[in-house]
Amino acid sequence: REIAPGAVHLPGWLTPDRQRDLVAACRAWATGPVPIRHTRLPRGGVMSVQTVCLGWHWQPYAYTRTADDVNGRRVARLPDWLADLGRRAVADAYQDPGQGAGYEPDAALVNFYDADARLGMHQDKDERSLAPVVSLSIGDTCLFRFGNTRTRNRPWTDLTLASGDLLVFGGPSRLAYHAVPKILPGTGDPAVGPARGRLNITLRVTGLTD
Ligand code: MD3
Ligand code: FE
Repeated sequence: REIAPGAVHLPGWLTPDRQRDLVAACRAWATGPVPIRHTRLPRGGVMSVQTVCLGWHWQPYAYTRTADDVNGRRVARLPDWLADLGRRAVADAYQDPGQGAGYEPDAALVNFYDADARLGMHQDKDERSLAPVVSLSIGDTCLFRFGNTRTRNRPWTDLTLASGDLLVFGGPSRLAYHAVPKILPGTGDPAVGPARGRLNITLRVTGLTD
């Protein structure tokens, strides 16, 4: 379960029912005030992954309340039930109810990957807090690459993330490089996850206040 200090992988943590509920919620968020979109990068690139944000809007490379790079509207709230799920995730991953209880995520990024989408090696360092990131995977299995905190190059560890898997990244792993190099199309169960593709929900503590 511990893939590195502070990095915990709990396969199949989400029940099939919970996965179905999350897929339905993601569908609604995707058509919310700020619709899901391929994020445009400041240097002209466009991400192959599609993202919709809750609580705070991530526009590379900052968090804002309004989606100035999409339609200027305020992002939807992060529901209390999703923050609660994050607390249970942290408690289970670290086998520490206290750490779970103290976890107060204020932003979620929902990523959708079609068969060809990828996410290059990067660090999540736009948050001002080093509280853990919680990641929930639903749908097609992906290859996930977990690197080191110093460079985007080797050494790294490759693992597969399947539908229902939980990952928690905190402590010494919080600033590790990581990537999603490949989706394995057709590996998800359409009765549980999306008809095709992969959803990933990350919960974060931005450390920001209005
Ligand atoms: C390790 N998402 O949104 S989740 C991202 O599957 C992101 O959509 C990937 O990387 C996805 O930024 C990977 C696993 C993850 C998330 C955050 C981390 C791993 C992390 C932060 C620090 C270290
Ligand atoms: Fe990331």
